[in-house]
Amino acid sequence: MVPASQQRVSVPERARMRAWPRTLLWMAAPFALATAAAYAQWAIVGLPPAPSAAIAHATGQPQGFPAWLRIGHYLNFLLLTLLVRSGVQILMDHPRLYWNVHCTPGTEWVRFTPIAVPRDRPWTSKDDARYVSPWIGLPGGRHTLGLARHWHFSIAVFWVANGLLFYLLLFATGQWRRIVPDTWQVVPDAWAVFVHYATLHLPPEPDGFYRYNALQQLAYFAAVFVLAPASIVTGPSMSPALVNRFRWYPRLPGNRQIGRSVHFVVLCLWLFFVAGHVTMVVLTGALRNMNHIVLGSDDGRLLGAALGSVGIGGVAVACWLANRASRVRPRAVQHAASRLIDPILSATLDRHAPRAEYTKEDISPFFWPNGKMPTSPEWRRLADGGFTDYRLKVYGLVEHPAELSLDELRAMGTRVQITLHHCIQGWSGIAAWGGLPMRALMERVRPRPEATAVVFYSFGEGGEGGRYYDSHSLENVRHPQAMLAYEMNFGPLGALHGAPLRLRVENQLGYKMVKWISAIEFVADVRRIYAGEGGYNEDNEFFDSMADI
Ligand SMILES: Nc1nc2c(c(=O)[nH]1)N[C@H]1C(S)=C(S)[C@@H](COP(=O)(O)O)O[C@H]1N2
Ligand SMILES: [Mo]
Repeated sequence: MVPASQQRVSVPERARMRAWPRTLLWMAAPFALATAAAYAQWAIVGLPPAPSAAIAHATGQPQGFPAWLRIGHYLNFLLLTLLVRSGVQILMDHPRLYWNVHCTPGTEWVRFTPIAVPRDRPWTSKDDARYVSPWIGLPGGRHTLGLARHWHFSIAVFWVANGLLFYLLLFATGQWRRIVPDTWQVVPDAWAVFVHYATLHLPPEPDGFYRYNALQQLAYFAAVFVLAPASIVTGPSMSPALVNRFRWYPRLPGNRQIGRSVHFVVLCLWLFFVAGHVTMVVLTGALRNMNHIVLGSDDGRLLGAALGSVGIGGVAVACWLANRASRVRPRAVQHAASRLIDPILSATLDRHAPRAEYTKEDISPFFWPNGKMPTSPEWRRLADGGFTDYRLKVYGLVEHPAELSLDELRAMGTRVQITLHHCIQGWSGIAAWGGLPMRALMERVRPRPEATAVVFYSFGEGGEGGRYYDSHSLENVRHPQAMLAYEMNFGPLGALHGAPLRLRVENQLGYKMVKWISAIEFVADVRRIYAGEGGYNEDNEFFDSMADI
């Protein structure tokens, strides 16, 4: 029996997406423009001479498709399908794309939601998440990005490994010569081929078993040597641990949101490539091509197409299994992904103290709020009294448990930092935070040697009811930028953003930064707290317990 909290994540709660037609239009626009240009050329100056369909170097090159290449090609197809589907699911949790790092509503260059952000009432980023059909998204549903991320990151590990092996073998066997153009002439030739295709004057085909035409060569080159690296390098430009440590990284694309936008544009280019590639495989001798792809033979048998269909069916089955596992065994998916990803993060990103700081001029004009405001009478009473009666309880595995008023916290040390916040959903924003460094608090209460983690409890509830909380390793809260903030943008911290006290741990995603903190507990093991996954969202929405990416 699946607990209700686990079922809930995959149940659609809202009206279906109404923005897909516009999305598809956006994605089809470049193709439509290119086709229009091809027709214009044909109408005005006539068809270009059919380019000698062959590529200059025809002899002495590797020919055919060895087994490693066919297997790598198939795995790429399988993994890319899962990456795209989980990627779309993640995108739809904050269905807006920006070129600016502030994510101010109204400044997005494209949004996949019919909703304009209301200005007359709080509209949290979670309110903004959209439902995705399970036919498209992995796993489908609304606000299932916790599971979508597990698939996306785990599959990415295998996809990158498959890609590296593919590169290695391409260069080891000389197969790279087939897809790396050796002359700029390939560009006008490729256009000439495109004009023929687009205006439905199919040019004579060279047999792809021996050589590609110019357009084909350029397209394969782009997929292997441009799109794949572009997907890989733009991904990490969304990681708080990376971006807040190495500020130069998100500057390569421009900023964190440009990295995210480009990551999406590359996804569209992949879809565009696959659509064109599959169409041409079918139109230019489907049976012979399928034998190339599947069997590595150059003949007209049916076998390649038959086995190829089985392979495509295999991808469909894998999609179905992934969706089903996410619905029926979400906890197992969460744990499996963390076994794969956490050691990688521990060995790399999680070791670095965040240190990026921004200037006053960089502060975001709008900062998306998230989470449910506390409704408890206790918090209400404290808020009405300006939090003068507030006492932060610090307990657990410490030498000196304490109950500290805001004035006492102020007297223990202060720090101001202007930093970039990353929400798991995709938005970011820069704000100034003032408060007490966690280090100073730890010097006061003195965690005992057995303490390995620190748990922050909120006055507020999580989305599905029950107390909101999250935990951090002691290493992560010892970083200089880890602080208990009571000021935001040089004024008192407002109720919406976590008054009286909220956490800042800049190498982690926003959900780990508990707002409306009531108490802090030092523990040896988070597994005995609530459902034992390390935080409210980890327990209820299957989020990662390590939030460096
Ligand atoms: N108590 C509590 N704290 C919370 C949340 C919440 O739902 N409840 N949401 C988290 C998430 S997902 C984010 S992105 C940040 C958002 O902080 P902000 O509202 O100041 O932007 O708060 C975090 N802290
Ligand atoms: Mo978030």
